[in-house]
Amino acid sequence: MTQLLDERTVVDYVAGREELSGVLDASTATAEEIGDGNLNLVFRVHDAQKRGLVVKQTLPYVRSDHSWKVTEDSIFAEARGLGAASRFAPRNAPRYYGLDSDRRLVVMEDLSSWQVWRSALNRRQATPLAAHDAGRFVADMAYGTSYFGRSEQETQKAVAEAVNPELEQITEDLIFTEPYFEHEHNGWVSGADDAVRALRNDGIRTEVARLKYEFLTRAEALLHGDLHTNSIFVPHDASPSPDASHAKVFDYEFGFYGPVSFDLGILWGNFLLAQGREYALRSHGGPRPAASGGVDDYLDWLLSLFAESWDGFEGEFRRLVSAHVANRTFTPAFVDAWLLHTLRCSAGFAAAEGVRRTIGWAKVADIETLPEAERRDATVAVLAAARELYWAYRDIGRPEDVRGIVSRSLTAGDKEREDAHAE
Ligand code: SR1
Ligand code: MG
Repeated sequence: MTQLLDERTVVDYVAGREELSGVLDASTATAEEIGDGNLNLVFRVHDAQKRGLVVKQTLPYVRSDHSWKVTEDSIFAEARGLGAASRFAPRNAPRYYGLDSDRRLVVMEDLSSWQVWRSALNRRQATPLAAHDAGRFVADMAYGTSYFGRSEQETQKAVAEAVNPELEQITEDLIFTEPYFEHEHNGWVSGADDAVRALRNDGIRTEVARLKYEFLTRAEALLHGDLHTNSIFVPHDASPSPDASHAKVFDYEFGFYGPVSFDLGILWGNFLLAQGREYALRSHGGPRPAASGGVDDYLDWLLSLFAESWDGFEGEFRRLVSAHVANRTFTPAFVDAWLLHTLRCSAGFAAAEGVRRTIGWAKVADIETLPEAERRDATVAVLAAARELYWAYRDIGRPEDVRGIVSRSLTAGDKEREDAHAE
């Protein structure tokens, strides 16, 4: 087992890495452990002039459950993802300073002057162009690492090198299996039993199986693999310039070659969770901070994120393939069909992420920080929307269809509550 660093030894470690001397002055450096994820230690190291970097070291266990052992080799996926992102999507990724395979750590740019996207959303801060940039990031990675941007042999060698079975297994279990059966990892707010029961039937399980099979078998591009709103930094004050960066994607340890729709779908599932939260807060009507970022109707703005991210994705992907396609047989009609398939599966994966984050393991602040009544309404709303997405995702044609399905599910919740009050 690798020796784990602490806030003192990480400074010595950085001081010993000559090539980092241009990033900060280690002789005046101090460090703090800032990780809140499950699988890594994350140290911010900064010098007297406030110049900094981040050291991320793999834990051999899950932070919240030390009896759950996890491979330290996920650092290789992290390094692979950081390397690919800094090559293919540099505007939307941290600068990468390298891997130390013996110490199972990577060193990267300090982005602590940015904020985690989930926190901004939960404070009701609208974040202009962040969704667009997140979609653009997915497109840059999808093109750069797939048969669209590279030769067959180069891509196949990369696929073979990037297997990440232990972390994929976590995703397979937590997202695609456990929530649909009895499992000790599951749990939910009281009052949501009926909504959970409505997911546990062979019809829904068949749709989940289709998506799980897509995840298991469609090795088309190097994915982030866990693209939720805690894996993305956004600026505190967004620049109005479209050329500025509005999102920086980090935490690549779940990366592997899979369906591009999985990254978009996880992102959309997290939009759904933010929408469920806002819907529940709105329907309980208590005092809450005004939305910031120049929007009056915060729920309407949250609902617009499906289309904004899709437009960022599709626009960038079409721009790249129209400049160059590595495979001559990939006609415009094939590109259109691929995009439609990707859109549909993204909506399906969004449902899976919405379900696992409300009733499975690894829940999210969007729901967990709500008072109980709001938490119940948010949970039921997310599960209702997920159920509708499962039934409809294979037939949708536009990102606005996803908005329509989610929006109608939320309104149906309003109606049920009105009927309950009327009784
Ligand atoms: C044991 S890791 C649990 C979850 O945390 C991460 O956010 C991933 O989503 C993973 O499923
Ligand atoms: Mg993570």
